[in-house]
Amino acid sequence: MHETLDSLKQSLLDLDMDAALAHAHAILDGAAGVSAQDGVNAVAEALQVVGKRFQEGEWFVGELVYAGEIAKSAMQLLSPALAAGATGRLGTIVVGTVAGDLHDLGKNIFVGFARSSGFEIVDLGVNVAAARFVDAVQAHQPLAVGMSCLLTTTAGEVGTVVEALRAAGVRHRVKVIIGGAALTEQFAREVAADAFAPDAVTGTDIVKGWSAA
Ligand code: B1M
Repeated sequence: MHETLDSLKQSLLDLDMDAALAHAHAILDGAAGVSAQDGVNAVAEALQVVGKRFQEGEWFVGELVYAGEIAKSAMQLLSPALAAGATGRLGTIVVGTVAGDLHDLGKNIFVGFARSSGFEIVDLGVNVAAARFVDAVQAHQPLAVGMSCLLTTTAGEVGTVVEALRAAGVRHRVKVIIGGAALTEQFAREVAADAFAPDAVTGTDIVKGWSAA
């Protein structure tokens, strides 16, 4: 891995906000010779290690929260560079993290990719109730609805949203794509979503395919 990317990753694992932001700035300035996308990937890799440390009891909620803050700040710096060239010409995607779930870093990466690929994004944020997804579909007439979910305890919400879209009579008008560590391809089939995306690039490619159809 490139030295700056390695340092960015390490600063997150050292819980050093200042160093992480300095490395993110170096990437943006072009001084490091790596892309904003590489920087985002390095942050995501560091978060995998954070998750492992938390799961194995090496780190507690305090560290998890602060690592999340550092990751969010670094991604906020890097994301505008991903969105350069956004046009909205491929159609609209309504995106949100499901009710009860506050994780948004993966969703934000998907938003960055999809926007820079030419989609208009209506980002509903985190902890989004099914009724808000339905309202947004009625208001914006999107091509697709994207849901992110990282907690096994909130996975059921994904099915609740699909069902709410059906009950409101708008399910046939939109494609549904889901992603996040708590979900799988099999789960997507069970809740009658149209697709599961293991990562943001694949997710964007899937919606591009729908846009072209
Ligand atoms: Co939490 N957390 N967390 N957390 N957290 C996990 C998810 C966990 C797996 C950690 C662990 O135990 N190993 C675990 C869930 C266990 C489970 O349910 N099976 C967990 C837990 C337990 C919790 C709390 C309950 C902890 C507590 O309070 N006791 C709590 C819940 C709060 C809540 O949501 N109600 C909590 C809180 C937090 C923070 C707020 C501190 C912070 C989030 C900060 C934020 O998002 N703003 C946080 C973090 C950082 C994590 C880990 C470490 C990293 C998540 C992340 O951002 N990954 C995570 C461990 C892990 O995932 N290994 C963990 C990087 C991100 C790029 O990946 O989101 O998967 P991901 O996105 C990927 C793909 O999944 C995909 O594209 C992205 C990359 O290309 N993708 C999509 C995602 N959404 C998509 C949507 C699409 C397409 C693709 O289309 C619409």
